[in-house]
Amino acid sequence: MTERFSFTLEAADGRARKGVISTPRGEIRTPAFMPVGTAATVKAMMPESVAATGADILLGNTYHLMLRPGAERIERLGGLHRFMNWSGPILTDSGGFQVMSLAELRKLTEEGVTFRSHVDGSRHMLSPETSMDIQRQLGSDIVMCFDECPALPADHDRIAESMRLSMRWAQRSRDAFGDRPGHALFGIQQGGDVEDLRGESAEALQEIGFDGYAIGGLAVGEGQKIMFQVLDYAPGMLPADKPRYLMGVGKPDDIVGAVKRGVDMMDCVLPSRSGRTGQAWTRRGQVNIKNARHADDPRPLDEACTCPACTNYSRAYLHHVFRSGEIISSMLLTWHNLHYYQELMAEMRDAISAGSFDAFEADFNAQRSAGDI
Ligand code: PRF
Ligand code: ZN
Repeated sequence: MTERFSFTLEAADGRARKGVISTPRGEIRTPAFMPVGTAATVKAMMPESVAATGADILLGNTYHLMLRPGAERIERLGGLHRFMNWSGPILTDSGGFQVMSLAELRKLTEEGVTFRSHVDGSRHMLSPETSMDIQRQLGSDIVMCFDECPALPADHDRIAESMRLSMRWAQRSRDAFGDRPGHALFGIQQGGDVEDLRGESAEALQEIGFDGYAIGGLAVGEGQKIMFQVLDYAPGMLPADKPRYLMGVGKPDDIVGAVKRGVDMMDCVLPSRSGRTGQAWTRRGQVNIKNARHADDPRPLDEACTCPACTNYSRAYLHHVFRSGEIISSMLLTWHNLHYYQELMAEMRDAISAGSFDAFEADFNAQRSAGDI
């Protein structure tokens, strides 16, 4: 019985890595894409459908769940897995990042952050200690440290101060988490786009010691060029024998570029959110199903895709249900998008095993530049 959390590297091609994270709730094949289930649901999807797309793990959010329905209620009801009917691993983000983007009247101190709920205006506090407690009540398998993430661009002193606060919070998160066999705690590297601050952060985290290491503070306004510049050095500052998780990324080409640079895990709302706004992601790029050119088109969204939306429905139907505001539109496009993302991850894992990541990338770029047919 593999009761403990572990990471096994199986292959590498350049800096790209393929492996498996073992948890008591199942294995996570890496590079892994984690669909976002913010409010105890991947919107418009049944959990068994999410599993059918190939997802091994979901992401949940401390911030949303503490506000509604409340972490204590979820704990009383048997934990988040049982509550939302997902038996596989769940990673939860720690709340600080969401407080900064969603909550009102935020106040940040050394202790933590106080804020008003965006749901009902009620007052709350999050700190390393309360975040660890909430993530324990939820029953999260991979718990994230409580951190602060400044938007970019920001000046050096602001990035440095924020990173050092996050490192003090990382130590407090580690102390509050304690020893919980089978559950993992990940540290989060900060330091913006400043190489020596990224290095200082990586050292501070390794001094404390974590089960995995996230790269935070990217995809916050800097653009892909700068993000890739940081990813040219940041993953290499983290231990090679632990999973590396790039938080909140991204578009398919961001994901390919991140995996190429040594990232093992990612999450993003993009495939699910854009499924609800009529945007489809395909191997030939983005397709806007709202567009009138699809109204009479009997062909599937992508003839090579094996998802239910592409197997059983025409572009004309997908266009019609989107224009009519029918719920099935969100269901089908979200399924397609999540399926596409998981296929992309599977192709990258195969390419890394075969030592053909460069050829995979060339083909990925060629298909996209050919454009939608
Ligand atoms: N920290 C945390 N969650 C995050 C981020 C971060 O820096 C990001 C940055 N892209 C997304 N989600 N805790
Ligand atoms: Zn499809």
